[in-house]
Amino acid sequence: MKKIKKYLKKELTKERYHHTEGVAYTAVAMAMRYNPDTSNSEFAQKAMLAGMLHDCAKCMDNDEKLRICDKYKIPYSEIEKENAFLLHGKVGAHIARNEFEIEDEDILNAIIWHTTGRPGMSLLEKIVFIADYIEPSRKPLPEMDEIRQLAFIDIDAALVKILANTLNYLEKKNEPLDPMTQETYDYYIASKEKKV
Ligand code: DGI
Ligand code: FE
Ligand code: FE
Repeated sequence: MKKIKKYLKKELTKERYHHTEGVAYTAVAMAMRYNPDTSNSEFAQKAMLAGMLHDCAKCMDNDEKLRICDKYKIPYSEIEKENAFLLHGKVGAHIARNEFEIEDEDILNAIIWHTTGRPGMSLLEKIVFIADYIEPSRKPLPEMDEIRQLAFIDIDAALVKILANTLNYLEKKNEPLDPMTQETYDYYIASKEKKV
C-alpha cells in the first residue's frame, strides 16, 4: 500500500488523490456492510485496493492511454478511441497488474468496469462503481443524499439509480454513449423486474 500511495501522489492531482481515498474508504464501508464472508476481512482489503487503484490512470494523457493499449494489446472500441478518458479503467487495471502485482481478477475487473459498469457485475465491482459516485468529496450529483443512503440498504437499487442518472446526464450533454453503460442499465432494470 505504501508503494501504491507514493505512485498515486505522484501521478494524480491533489483533488483526484483526495477522491481516490474517499472511494477507498467508502468501498471498505460498503464491503463491511455486504461482506459475504463475515469470518474474515479479506473482502474489505480487496475493496481498499480496488478503491485506491480505480483511477490510477485518470490523470495520464489520452494519447498515452491509447499508446499503452496498443503496446499491450488491450482492445478498445471506436467510442473508447474517440473518448479515450473512458480507457482509464482498462489502463488502470493494466498498471495495477504490472506495477503493483495485483493478480486478483475481481479487483482488476472492478477497476476495468468502474466507469461504465457491465452486466452481471460482482459484488466488488458494484461496490467500487457505487463508491465512485457517493464518496464524501464528490461534487453534488443528482439524488446524492438518497443514493448515499440507498447504497447501504439496497445495493442494486443504488446501482440502477446511478446508471439512470449517468445516462440522463450524457443525453443532456449530448455526450457519446458507450454501449456498455446502456447495456448495464438495461441488464439491471431487467433483473430488478425479475425480482419483483
Ligand atoms: O473517474 P471519475 O471521474 O471518478 O468517475 P468515472 O470513471 O465514473 O467517470 C465519470 C464520467 O464518465 C462521468 O462524467 C460520466 C462518464 N461516463 C460514464 N459512462 C459514459 C461516460 N461518458 C461517456 N462519454 N460515455 C459513457 O457511456
Ligand atoms: Fe474513474
Ligand atoms: Fe473515480
